[in-house]
Amino acid sequence: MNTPYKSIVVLTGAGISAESGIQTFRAADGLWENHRIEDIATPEGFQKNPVAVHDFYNQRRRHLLQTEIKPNSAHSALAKLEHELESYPDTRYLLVTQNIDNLHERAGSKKLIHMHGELLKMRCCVTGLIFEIQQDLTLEQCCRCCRQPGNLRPHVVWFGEMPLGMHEIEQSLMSCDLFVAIGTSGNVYPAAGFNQTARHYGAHTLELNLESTGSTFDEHRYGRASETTPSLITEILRNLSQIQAFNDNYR
Ligand code: BJW
Repeated sequence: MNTPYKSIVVLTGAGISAESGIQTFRAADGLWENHRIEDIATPEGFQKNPVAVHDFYNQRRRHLLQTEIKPNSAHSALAKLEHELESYPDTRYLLVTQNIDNLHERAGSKKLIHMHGELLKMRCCVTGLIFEIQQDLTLEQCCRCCRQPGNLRPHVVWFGEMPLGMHEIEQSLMSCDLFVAIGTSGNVYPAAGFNQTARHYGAHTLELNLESTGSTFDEHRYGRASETTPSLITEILRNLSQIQAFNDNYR
């Protein structure tokens, strides 16, 4: 990679948080191994058995809030990229995550879209207002807006629902020159189609994963996100600083 990129979009999935101790979905020991997707991750499943759905997200929230769950070097490298790019006013950067954990923010990322929602937020089904939450969410809980029990749900995007921030994501995909997908299996749309959109509009597309997902990218790098991500970010920043130094010398 020698070109200094001017507009970068990074998509992350469960694989980037796996080394922080958060289960992925589709591994043999993943979250979907013991849960049926239609029971847990659809509006119909929530309607049928809200207690089971609350229980699933309550357990994941409790786990996320344990002290040993921390961002890893992949999250930190992406936060560093965002921070360093601030010195290059003509570059653009967007981080899009499918993850509902808060590890990107905790690593220092600021320009971030949680397209599948956030585990530490809940939403009123009636008013759509969003509130922060650290404790368990129950059917008995009344929300601060409508003051009725049973109207609160996890602020996550289930199958059949519209992911969040799609307009900004699509605009960025159409204008980026580098698209990187880290630790996602490419099973869930629309995220699974982002590489094709970016590629169609001329971006170089790069997949970082433990193994091949079978998706079409210009380039694949296999290995743990905690290793491949920092080395990619070093490469991107080195190319940028070299071209900057060159321009400064010949100005
Ligand atoms: C590592 C690693 C390490 C591990 N280092 N790597 C037919 C065709 C096409 C689409 C559809 C269709 N029928 C229905 C649809 C649409 C549907 C869909 O995609 N269904 C598929 C099953 C086919 N999608 C939707 O309904 C979405 N909404 C929608 O489409 O709205 C309409 C629309 C139209 C047009 C434009 C825009 C919108 C909503 C999807 C909601 C997904 N929700 C979930 C659960 C909620 C959040 C939560 O509980 O956490 O989101 S499902 C679940 O999967 C979760 C994840 O964010 C998502 C993606 O999973 P991810 O991140 O890829 O994890 P894994 O486990 O699959 O993969 C981990 C990867 O990491 C693996 O590859 C490992 O190898 C790798 N790895 N360790 C590097 N250390």
